Amino acid sequence: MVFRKLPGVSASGMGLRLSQKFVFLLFLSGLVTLCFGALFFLPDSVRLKRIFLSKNESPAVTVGSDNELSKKLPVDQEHQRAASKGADANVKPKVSRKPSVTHGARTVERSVGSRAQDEWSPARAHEPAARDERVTSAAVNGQHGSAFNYETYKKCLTKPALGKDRGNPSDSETVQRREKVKEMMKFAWDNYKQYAWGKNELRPLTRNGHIGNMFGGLRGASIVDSLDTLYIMGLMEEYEEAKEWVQNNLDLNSNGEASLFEVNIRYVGGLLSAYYLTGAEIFKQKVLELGEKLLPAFNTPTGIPRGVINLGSGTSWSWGWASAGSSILAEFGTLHLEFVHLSELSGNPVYTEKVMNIRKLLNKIEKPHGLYPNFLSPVSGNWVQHHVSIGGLGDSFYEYLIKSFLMSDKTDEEAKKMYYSAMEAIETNLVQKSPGGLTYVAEWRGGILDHKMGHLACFSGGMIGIGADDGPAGQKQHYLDLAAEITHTCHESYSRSATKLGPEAFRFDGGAEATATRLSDRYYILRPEVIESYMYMWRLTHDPKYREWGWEAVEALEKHCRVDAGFSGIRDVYSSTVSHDNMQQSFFLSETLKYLYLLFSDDDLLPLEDWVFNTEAHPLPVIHKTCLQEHSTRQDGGQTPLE
Ligand code: DMJ
Repeated sequence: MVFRKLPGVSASGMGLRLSQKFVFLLFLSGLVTLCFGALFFLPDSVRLKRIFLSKNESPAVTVGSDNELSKKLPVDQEHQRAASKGADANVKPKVSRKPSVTHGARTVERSVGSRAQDEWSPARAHEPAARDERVTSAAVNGQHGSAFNYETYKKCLTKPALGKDRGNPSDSETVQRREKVKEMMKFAWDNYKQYAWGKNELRPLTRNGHIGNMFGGLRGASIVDSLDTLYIMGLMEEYEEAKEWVQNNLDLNSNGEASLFEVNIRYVGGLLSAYYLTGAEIFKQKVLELGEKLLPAFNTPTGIPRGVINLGSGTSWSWGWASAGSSILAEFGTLHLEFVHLSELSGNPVYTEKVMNIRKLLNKIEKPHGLYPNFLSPVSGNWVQHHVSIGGLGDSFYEYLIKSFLMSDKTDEEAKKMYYSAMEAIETNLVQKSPGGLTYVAEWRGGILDHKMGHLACFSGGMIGIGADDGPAGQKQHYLDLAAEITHTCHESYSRSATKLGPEAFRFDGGAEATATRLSDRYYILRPEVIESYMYMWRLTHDPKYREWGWEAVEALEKHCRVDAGFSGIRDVYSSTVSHDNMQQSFFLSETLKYLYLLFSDDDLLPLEDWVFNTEAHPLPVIHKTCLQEHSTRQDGGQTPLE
């Protein structure tokens, strides 16, 4: 049959005109494009990944492709609104009925007496990390590069780790003060041992143990955090007990949900230090086993890890309270030191690669006024909101930049450049002088200053001090002065309280000068940051006032925080009738008491030429690369693992 072509009418059996057919086709193709495009606008979903990725394919992409991704994945509007509300560092977990979350990690603030740890639960916002991507023990440990040689590492230190005489000071007053600090450590330890052995922390009023849920199913946080402090102080019997517990009881086969940051700074940091100081193989074995369990957290589209990881399954999530499923600057930015050492020990570059990928993204991304906001999407690689702080949520990221440079024997030029640019932006935008002449570092909320400084931000005196030597030409004195001024301000926050201990946050507005104006900021949970800055400033200047300030803190701790069965935080530093929070934080043993002990020791105990302290005060050795290379070339013609 022949169809006769009528003018303007198609030859199709549907009897459509050519123009109608064209419009229809256009509509159809539009629909198809829309459906396909919509897939890219859907939230990050494991189901989609299953469709588009084969079972063994990793969803992770390299930094190079982030920009592409970020164009395709705009941040969810609803989350964005939540993010702008949550920009406050007092951001609360949605799941908790009590204020604030987790331990005093600089990343997250928490109020005294809160049971937030017990109530915490991560938002299961994201996909499980690809299980089959996990690297096997054999692959991770020891089958890459050359084996780590403990003797060679020791030879490459410029001085003995514990000094000539374990840092024993020459004057009798300082000897007595140091002895007092050692006694405090023994008292804290003995009570932990008696009432909370194997648990994470001691509750000194109720005389029992606290487990919490920051460390997944891991136990013994106070033990792992104390190993190096006990060793450095020469509490050898206690150190041996701790080591034996690690050997026989530290079970890493846990299936719980842990904070990647907390496990890294306390457990990985604690075990690494213990190994480097003592050479006991058990610590190396445990830390490599644990390091491997943290790797799946990096299986995200950008390689920026999420905050929470299930140590058993490798599944990871973002914190429920973090805006738009974001990761926190101070968390993913505080892995570098430990991960570089995991590569050193295992000979496997994977750990260094993971943290270098984070570095690369942060280096590349545009920064508002040169500042680093605290929330970043691990999916798009974009900032989620513009809250900047050198205290909670931001702090140890800056610390790890300068310490990465120092730990690399001053060869890591990229870290150095990033640190000094960040410092310049911080000075331009955040550093302020109060009407009373106190220098402080304010917080920044999208261009608006919040005239508040957290206790956590007081570590910055020490950080700026240790970075003074290597900044732009002619800036050394400037940085030393700034470090001294900030440390002075933080001391003022202590000396203006009734207990001579500092509040969680203090303000410089409404007539306040280094004092807390809100009831909720008045607590002190045995934090170390102010004392940490005294210790560094003492080492850098030998100005006796830093030892005096440290001693004031010892007296205040003894008077207000020591109870019959340990040390406890207090709820209000402005009231001399104290109310205790019933918690002996593990960082009191790893940081507060260690920094006090170092403050009253000679500088040759853990000399700063050879050691950097991680953010939990666990000393890690500087990698004297040239020396290590020389030795390894001489011994086996191989290369050092970092090559
Ligand atoms: C410690 O766990 C670490 O110093 C961390 O970086 C933040 N703060 C607590 C102690 O305050």
